Amino acid sequence: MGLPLEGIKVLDFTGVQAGPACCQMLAWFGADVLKVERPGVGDVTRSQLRDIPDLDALYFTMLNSNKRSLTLNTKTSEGKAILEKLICDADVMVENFAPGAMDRMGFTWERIHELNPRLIFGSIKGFGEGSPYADLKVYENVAQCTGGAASTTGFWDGPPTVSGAALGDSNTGMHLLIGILAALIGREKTGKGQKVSMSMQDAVLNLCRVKLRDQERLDHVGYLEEYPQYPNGKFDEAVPRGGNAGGGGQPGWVLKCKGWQNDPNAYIYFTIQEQNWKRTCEAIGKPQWASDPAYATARARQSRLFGIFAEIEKWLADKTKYEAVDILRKSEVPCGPVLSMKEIENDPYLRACGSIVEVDEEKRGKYLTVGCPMKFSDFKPHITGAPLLGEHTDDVLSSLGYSKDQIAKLHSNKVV
Ligand code: CAO
Repeated sequence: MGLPLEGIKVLDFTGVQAGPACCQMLAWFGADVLKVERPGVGDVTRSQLRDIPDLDALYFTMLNSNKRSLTLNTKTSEGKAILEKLICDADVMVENFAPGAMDRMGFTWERIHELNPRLIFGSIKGFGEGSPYADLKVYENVAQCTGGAASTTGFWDGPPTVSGAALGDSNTGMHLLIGILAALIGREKTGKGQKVSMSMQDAVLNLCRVKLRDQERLDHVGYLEEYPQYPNGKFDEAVPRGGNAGGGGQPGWVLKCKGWQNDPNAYIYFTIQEQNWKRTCEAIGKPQWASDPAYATARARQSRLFGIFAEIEKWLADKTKYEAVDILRKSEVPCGPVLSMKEIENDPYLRACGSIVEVDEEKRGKYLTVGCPMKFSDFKPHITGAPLLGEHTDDVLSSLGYSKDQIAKLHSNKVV
């Protein structure tokens, strides 16, 4: 089959990470994604964190593959007229400017809807409409802090901590993607477009569901028995930071393996699965724990967890993280090695399945990017390079009916 979104036209009026990530995946699914960028400047990520002078940064290329690029000054009257034509012809438009920027440009949702009632308009902001913070500009870590992730991440004796995963940025883009796909299916039934608003705070909160669960439990009973603070530590009124504790009903921890003194990632994540306790005890050389009343049940183990983990670390001391996992997997212990980005970069499986893809671009040469995480039985997205700034400007303008002379004038007037 062809790609599922073939024929869908997307106006990508986004920058930085959240909006571009959403539109990139629409492109991978087959949509024709046209990125609209400021003439001469483009998406700020083109020049942020450059590794090669004068070339578009990886920050840009890894979020804007499979797209086309049009430069357009949407604050000029000619630029606005061109944007209106593009809106009339598009199925989806996505933006993630600072609050109020679209309105100031003259493109309110009402105006966009009037121009093209079938258009689905995706909009990302840091906070939802009506929020007391709705006027704030927001980047990744602000969202992690306001969505509940930072206050619940890290260790109890340290400050709120942000994750290395882009919970605020790419995650918001993925949430918007889901909303846009739902709206596209809705349009099949009603013929009508709609606005899909996505706040970064909401996207983070949606991933912090279990922490709200814990908050309500804490409100009811005053303690959380799966947290390291139980039973000896003190609980305050809010969910504490639990270090590396397992978030569900199965206790777990990050444990040292052979070489941890020199390798910051010589660790595994080890989970004590209640129904697998007997086999776990045998695997770690403590078969007696399976029948010892002090260890035999989850409740009995609760106050001894860190002693148990310390014993398992003794068992792990002469095993690399890979050797440990190879032993533990035979006993069905839920576990995995802590992988560094270097190991992920070189992982043959992740390359083979397309989760990490090598792209070859004319100017940059070969580089890696994260490929499509969903695997489909009928198609596999083919990931190409990212467009140069304004690479497709003239093509787009001529497809809108502009003559060569008119296009040259738009260039000289810095409209495009
Ligand atoms: N032609 C003319 N003007 C353009 C333009 C174009 N093609 N594209 C953008 N602009 C203008 C905007 O209209 C805006 O002008 P005004 O301030 O005069 O209204 C100006 O450029 C700057 O827009 P911006 O939104 O990019 O502002 P910024 O760089 O100051 O802020 C950010 C960036 C990300 C903090 C802000 O956009 C934001 O909070 N966005 C919402 C949340 C979000 O997506 N955050 C980023 C997540 S990914 O890290």
